[in-house]
Amino acid sequence: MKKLKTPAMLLLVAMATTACQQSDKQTAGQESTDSTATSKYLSDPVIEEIYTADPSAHVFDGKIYIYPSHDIDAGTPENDMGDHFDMNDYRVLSMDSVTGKATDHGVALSVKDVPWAGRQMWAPDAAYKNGTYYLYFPAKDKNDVFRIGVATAKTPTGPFKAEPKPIEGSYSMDPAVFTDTDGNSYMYFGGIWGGQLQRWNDGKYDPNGSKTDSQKEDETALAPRVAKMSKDMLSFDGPVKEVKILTKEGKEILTKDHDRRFFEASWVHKYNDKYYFTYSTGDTHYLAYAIGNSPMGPFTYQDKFMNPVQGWTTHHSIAEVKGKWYLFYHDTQLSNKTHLRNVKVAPLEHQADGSIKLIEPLKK
Ligand code: FUB
Repeated sequence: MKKLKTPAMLLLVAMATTACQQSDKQTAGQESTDSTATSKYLSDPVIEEIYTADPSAHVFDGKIYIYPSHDIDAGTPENDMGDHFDMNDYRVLSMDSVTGKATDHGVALSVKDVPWAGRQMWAPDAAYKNGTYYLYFPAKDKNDVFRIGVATAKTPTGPFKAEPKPIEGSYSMDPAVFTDTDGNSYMYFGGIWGGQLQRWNDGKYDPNGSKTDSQKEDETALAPRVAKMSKDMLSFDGPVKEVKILTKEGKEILTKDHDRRFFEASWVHKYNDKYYFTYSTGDTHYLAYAIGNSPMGPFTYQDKFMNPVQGWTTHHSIAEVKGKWYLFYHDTQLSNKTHLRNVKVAPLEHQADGSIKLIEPLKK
């Protein structure tokens, strides 16, 4: 989530924004209907009737389901803690294939139906086990502290019923639940700045937790978190741990290493018996990946696998559909506004050596 920028960064962002705006003006009104053959974008939005972001994609019973954030223009002023991402419900999308348009299945869960939640329903994820679908979602509680809740349904599209309290021991945002081939499930979570991860130390909340990276440039970067899920998928089965992302030399990644350090948007997929931990580097806007031998890590940083999209945030999921792998992501093609995003999908290629081929979201 957005952070304060240095003057040099502000200049770069301003130049990039102006470039995007100019380019959009040249094709005003056409972006939403452009075919990918003629537009500058790698792919088009899967749905244009509503704004969607942070897509967590799953295949349930052979059909693709996307659990996104539902972006709205709530009128909340923009600030560096992401208050303008002021979403108040979730919609589930489904697709018969990755090339078609998505169907919106209506409101799956609303903030008013979550007893503990106050505001800002951010990036969710979903899971299925033993006849029940689980929707995991971050929201700020009544004290404006991000927690992660869970809601259940008997169908993948809901409506979902929220548990009365957030998951005990959960905090920050961007939950992603990975179920391993042995049936064990793990939740990865956390995001810095607006995601409040910097306020949590040893599981304890400090509202005055570090506010700027500049004081900690030479320290180890904040780590995403992981916890094993209980058999009923409603709680953590064991302690929350830090996810270690190390360099190939086995060293910790430092805060100042903005191109590689974790920012938000964790995801895990398994390929050829290796665990791929993927994430957003946030203010450098890359998607990066690290590989490990256990779902709990450690993971070894490999490289970035997607260059910056149009828009400030970068958030993704990776899913296998009919034997092929796809990246679900978002940009701001439809609105050119940071907080009004649209979900997209593009092929993702694991190369023979296990590396992921770099994806360019904008054509050169
Ligand atoms: O959608 C709100 C936040 O923006 C998400 O939680 C982050 O990952 C970023 O995409």
